[in-house]
Amino acid sequence: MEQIIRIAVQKSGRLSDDSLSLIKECGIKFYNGTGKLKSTSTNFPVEFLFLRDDDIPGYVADGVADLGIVGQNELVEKDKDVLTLKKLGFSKCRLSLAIPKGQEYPGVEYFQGKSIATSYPKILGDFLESKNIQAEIHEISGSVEIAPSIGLAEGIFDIVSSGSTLMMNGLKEVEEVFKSEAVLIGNKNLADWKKAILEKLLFRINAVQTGKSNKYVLMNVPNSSIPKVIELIPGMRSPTILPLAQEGWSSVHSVLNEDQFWENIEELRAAGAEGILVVPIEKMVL
Ligand code: PRT
Ligand code: ZN
Repeated sequence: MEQIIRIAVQKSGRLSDDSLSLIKECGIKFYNGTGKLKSTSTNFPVEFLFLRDDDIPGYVADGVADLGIVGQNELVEKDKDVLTLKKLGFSKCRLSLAIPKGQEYPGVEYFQGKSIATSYPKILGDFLESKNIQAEIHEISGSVEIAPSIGLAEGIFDIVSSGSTLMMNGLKEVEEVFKSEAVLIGNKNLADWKKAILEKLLFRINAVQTGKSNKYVLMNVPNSSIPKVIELIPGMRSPTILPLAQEGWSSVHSVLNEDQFWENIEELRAAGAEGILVVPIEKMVL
């Protein structure tokens, strides 16, 4: 039998597009027709299972899938025994407590004896317990934000991203309880040959992630300023320096973290650098 590993990804929702883009950026090709439940890559030993995100932690824990991509919120809520292998940096959000806008909020004791609607009863229960608050948790599966206005609960505990859903429903965020992003998870008992494929996958994910946070920069620099510029943008080993056709000038090429670039830009210009270009890097292997 051909040796392939199975990765569970969300079929359709807020995780799907970024999960599939990451896989494609890793150079893994597959056909993703609408409504398909499974797809095998044509150039990497992997098969994808397209599932609801709620089911992904369980399938990975049971070994139906070897790996999965899921939000940390879902992972912690489902409380399954799996490995978190890598933070993926997308689908970032927070789980927060919110109450009607007009209410005074003295602190978390506000929730003592109150009712709270949520789709995350475990994360909420653990938080309330840690704060010694007794509250009534109403588990509902969707449209949590309307619970206070229909009299179902006095507060809610839900995912917040921009905050506009809360605002539109006359609610205000009062406690941020949990920060989440998409993560790659794995079964705890992977066979060695599966671990070897996982290593290859992680190597590719790292190259894509490092590439994204770094930029290739090129600039024209008067030769007298080269030592100062090299100090500012040391690059991977050291910058590349090429002579310009105009005497006394060089083109300096380097790689640097995007944040670092913005920090250094004024100093680079003060040192005499001009014609600065910043180019995206697709992949980067250190
Ligand atoms: O069908 P399936 O079960 O697979 O999907 P789902 O409907 O359960 O989940 P989905 O696709 O909505 O979200 C998948 C994951 O994306 C979540 O588990 C989070 O990890 C992550 N994520 C990131 C979000 C958001 N941002 C988000 N904003 N999930 C949901 N929301 C919703 C939230 O529920 C609320 O209604 O967006 C609203 C709040 O957004 P703002 O921007 O108005 O604050
Ligand atoms: Zn879901």
